[in-house]
Amino acid sequence: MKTSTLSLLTLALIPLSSAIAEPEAKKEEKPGGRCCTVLPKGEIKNPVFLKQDAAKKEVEVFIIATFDKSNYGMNFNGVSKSEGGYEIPLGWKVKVTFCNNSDVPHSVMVVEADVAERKINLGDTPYFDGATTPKPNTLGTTSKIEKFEFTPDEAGDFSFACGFPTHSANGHRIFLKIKKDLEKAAFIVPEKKKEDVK
Ligand SMILES: [Cu+2]
Repeated sequence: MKTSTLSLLTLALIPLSSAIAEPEAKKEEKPGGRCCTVLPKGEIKNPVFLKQDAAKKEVEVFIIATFDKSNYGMNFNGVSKSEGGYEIPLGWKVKVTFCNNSDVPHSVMVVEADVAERKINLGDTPYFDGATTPKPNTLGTTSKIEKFEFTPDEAGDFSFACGFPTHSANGHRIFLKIKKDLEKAAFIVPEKKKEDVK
């Protein structure tokens, strides 16, 4: 009996404000939307889109199609027309996690930079063995996550390009520069984009 009297008293002492439920936070659509979960933890707000291990010479890259609405959604990680992209040291293994945030099918494959810029159909054979999602020019994914890996054996200017016919030529591509004498991998965001994000 004593206990219940005490708990009633305690209840009465709780300030009224804390008893009122907080209004549900307004849900804003995050860039990356449903694909956010593929990014490393803690990198959603300021995504770096890669994780690297220099000792192992390995980089994990996270490529999200239609990350935001730029270039009519034909972007990877919010970047299009190869205005930004990845720089990776020659000889490193590249592990790709690809996710399409759109209902429109997209894919990703590695081709030479000039091919990505001018070819309407990039075909289904990537420049480096294994550097593509399955059947990139006919079979896009929507929300499915695809993983693949490859080790570039040549330095040069390449692109991560969408294999869907016309997409890459219309800007659905980011650069992939494989460089000798580079110590760390990086995702380069164009200056223009940095201003948009502010
Ligand atoms: Cu595309």
